[in-house]
Amino acid sequence: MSVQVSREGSVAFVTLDNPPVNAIGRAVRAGLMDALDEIESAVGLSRVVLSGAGRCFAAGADAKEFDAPLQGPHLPDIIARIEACDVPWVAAITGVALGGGCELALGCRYRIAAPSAQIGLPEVTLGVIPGAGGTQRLPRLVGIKTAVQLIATGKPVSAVRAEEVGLIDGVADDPVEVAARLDIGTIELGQSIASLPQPEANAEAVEAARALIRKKTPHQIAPERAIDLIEKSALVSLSEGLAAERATFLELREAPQSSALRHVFFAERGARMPEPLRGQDAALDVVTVVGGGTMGAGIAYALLNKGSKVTLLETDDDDVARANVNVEKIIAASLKRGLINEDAAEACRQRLTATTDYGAASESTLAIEAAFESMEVKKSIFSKLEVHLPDSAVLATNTSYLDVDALAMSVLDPSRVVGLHFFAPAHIMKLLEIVQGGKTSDAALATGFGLAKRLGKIPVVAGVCDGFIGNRILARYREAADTVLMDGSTPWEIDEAMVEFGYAMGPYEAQDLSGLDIAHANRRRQDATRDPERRYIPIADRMVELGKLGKKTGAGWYRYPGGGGKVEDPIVADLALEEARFAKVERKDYSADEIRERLVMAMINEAADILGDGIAKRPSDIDLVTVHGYGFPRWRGGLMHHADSIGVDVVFNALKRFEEEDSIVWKPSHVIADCAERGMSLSEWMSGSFS
Ligand code: 3H9
Repeated sequence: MSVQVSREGSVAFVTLDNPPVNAIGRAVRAGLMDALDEIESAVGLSRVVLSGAGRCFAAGADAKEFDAPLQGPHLPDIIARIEACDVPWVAAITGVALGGGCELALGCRYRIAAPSAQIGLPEVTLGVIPGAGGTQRLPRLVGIKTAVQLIATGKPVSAVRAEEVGLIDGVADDPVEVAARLDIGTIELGQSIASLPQPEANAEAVEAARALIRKKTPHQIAPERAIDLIEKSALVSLSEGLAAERATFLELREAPQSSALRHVFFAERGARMPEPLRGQDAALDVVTVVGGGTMGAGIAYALLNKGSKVTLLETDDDDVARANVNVEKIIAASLKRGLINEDAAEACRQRLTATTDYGAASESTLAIEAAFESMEVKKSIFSKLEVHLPDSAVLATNTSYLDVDALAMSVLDPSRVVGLHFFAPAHIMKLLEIVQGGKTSDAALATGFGLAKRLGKIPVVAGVCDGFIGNRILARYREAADTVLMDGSTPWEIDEAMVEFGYAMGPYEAQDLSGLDIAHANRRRQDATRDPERRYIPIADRMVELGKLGKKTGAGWYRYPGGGGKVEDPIVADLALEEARFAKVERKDYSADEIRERLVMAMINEAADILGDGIAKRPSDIDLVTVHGYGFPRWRGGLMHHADSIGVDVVFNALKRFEEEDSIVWKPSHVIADCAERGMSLSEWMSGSFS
């Protein structure tokens, strides 16, 4: 039974019981309707205490049902009945009361929450709006200003904050107990929200919320629509507002943005240690990081902050000092942002030992090298680690491109080697590519997953190839951009087109931030193996020759006068013209749509090859990599979800068109061709063709 009903004297207890998070699916809704029938026909009841079994009150509507047709009974009708019930309902909240869970509580006459509870309406993060009264009841209860802040950002609040703003009536360690014993006069003082007057209009708060979401969640429809409805709550009756809300909810539930955001939400939850690996991961209380530069310091801090003791190895005393400074900078920034307090900062410092002595690493169960991107350097580090660490310790490399198998072969036991590709800043970015070499043991792989869990990161397994999943797609993206640049556009036009697509910045501005030298070094490494027939665009190499390495040198694809915002650099346009003339290219004007099509199709094609080569295990892993590591718009669901939403046949036809221009660069992936021929989506191809 998804809803339990019991009675003690005059108190009825209705308990949501749908593990793990009491998502309000059809069975729960039917159970609530039955409970209402029972309560309405019972005699002598003074109150109903509504709570959740297990770890939370309710995580909201069951989002898995959003792909299916609507099925009654519907949550708004249940809440209307709770609100109108002669016997007052009291919500006793433990854990989270989110979305429809929070709306259920708003239907009650009184709300009490445990101190650790989190309450909120995060629907916009799933591309919908609160659809069971949230946009109309919340402003009546807490005012327009608080309602727009809560609903438009989707961020839940703590019980203490919820009480401060009037969203709940009290905080108690055992809310069920308190709800059952509370003086009945107090409960009866609590009015149903339906009987409260309309909230006062607040144009200023509404405008501020609009400005915020346009900045924070540009392109997303749901936050704007939620604000419209909250604004409306001051102008129309509750029933009119609820009808408008319901219509909007149903429209957005079926819209592509909601489908994409739900896809990413469930893909994130699906990215966890596979069952057969469980229990094989190493304890991570003592870890070694080699290299205290930006990346190493970020990794070290992430570990320190989660309670690990970290030995940070460097080559000489100056570098040890520099490593300490780098970690300290992150600690100071985290303190400043209120992410940690002084005690936590001090505990991090105490757990850190920066040294040149590899002997200090002797108790580590995992070592992560984050040194200079050179096979020789990394091999020499691994050979020293091998001497000093226990034989069972996992040896991980943070390489972005290098061959993990070749590195593994340099140690006696290659099965202990795994790639752990962090993204900068390593203590903030959520993605962790776990690179599984040909000989990587289950224990090493499990340790990668264990590390991701400990650090709160999203793990994605990648096979060994140049660039793994993310950087391989990035390299193709940049190649496509450089080709468009050579053949007719400017960095500005290309960047603008991709910002309109939904990236926070385009490929050229992003490269100016990371530095042109890294990609340049990679191209030199790839010279020996590059297909000589493949068209090569030399503009980026010319930029590096001119010392234009990006922001760090004051100029790259753009100039940054006075260290400020980017401005176009005529030298770059001249370089493109010069190279095009030299290569006898007839330049043409690309529209923003044409630019986008080329860059996105190039990435999709590469990603399909990555699936075909078995480098990624499933399309949703590529979605997570592109969204969490490379700024692909989350509301498009990641690269593969986007490809499926365009339609594989459309992708295939575009690739065939481009193939006529260049049959090497644009050769359609056999995976795309296969899917198009069989009328399948990429996700279907995977489930049928890969184990
Ligand atoms: C809504 O309410 C609309 C209404 O306004 C209108 C209705 C008419 N649905 O995250 P976890 C699953 S929209 C289905 O790993 P945690 C999740 O997939 C909803 N399933 O645990 C996972 O399954 P599995 C608004 C859900 O402790 C398992 O529960 N609500 C839902 O780290 C554990 O999840 C939200 O947006 C769901 N709503 O975090 C809240 N929620 O084990 C979304 C979770 O098979 N949920 N699952 O992989 C969350 O934010 C987090 O899951 C929560 C728990 C904080 C609850």
